[in-house]
Amino acid sequence: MAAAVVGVVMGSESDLSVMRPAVDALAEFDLRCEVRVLSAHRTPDAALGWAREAADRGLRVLVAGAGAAAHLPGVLAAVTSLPVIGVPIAATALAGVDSLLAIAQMPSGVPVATVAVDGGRNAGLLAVRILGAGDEALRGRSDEFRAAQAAQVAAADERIRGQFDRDPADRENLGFR
Ligand code: AIR
Repeated sequence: MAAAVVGVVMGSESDLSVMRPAVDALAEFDLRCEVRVLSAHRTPDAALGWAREAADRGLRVLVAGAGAAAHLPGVLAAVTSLPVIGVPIAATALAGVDSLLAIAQMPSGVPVATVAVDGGRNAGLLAVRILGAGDEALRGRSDEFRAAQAAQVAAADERIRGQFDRDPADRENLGFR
């Protein structure tokens, strides 16, 4: 089995439904990942230790999701030079705004790429693109993915246009009388 190249980490098991789409996106591109639950606040030593050793274990990108006062992506980025993608998670009464600001508003010098609130899938896809920058075959698969997505939108466009592209005078065709 190929070695894991992406580390997917979440602050709590309760984040799994948001982070699973990141794992699924990576699997679509046949990329293995290591999945962990580590908390910047509840298990700080384990979280930092994991990030410090990540590059030596072969990981190339880290995807970190957390809700509430979401410091996990930032503290990981503080102790590794691997790219870190943060996933803000809607876990509190603030509906993810707390997490979004904690992840996006990093101080200069410690970059964290931030996806949308609950944007686990895009985090996985961004990790694929980062890895694809240095891997022509993988980049080609991202090109195919984009083309397939565009074809789906074009097909939807065709369907919807077909439904509404009617002569307004032809009331039978509008579906009402
Ligand atoms: N969290 C866990 N440790 C630090 C933080 N910020 C986050 C988790 C989760 C939220 O707190 O990432 O989104 C609630 O966690 P729990 O375990 O109480 O459900």
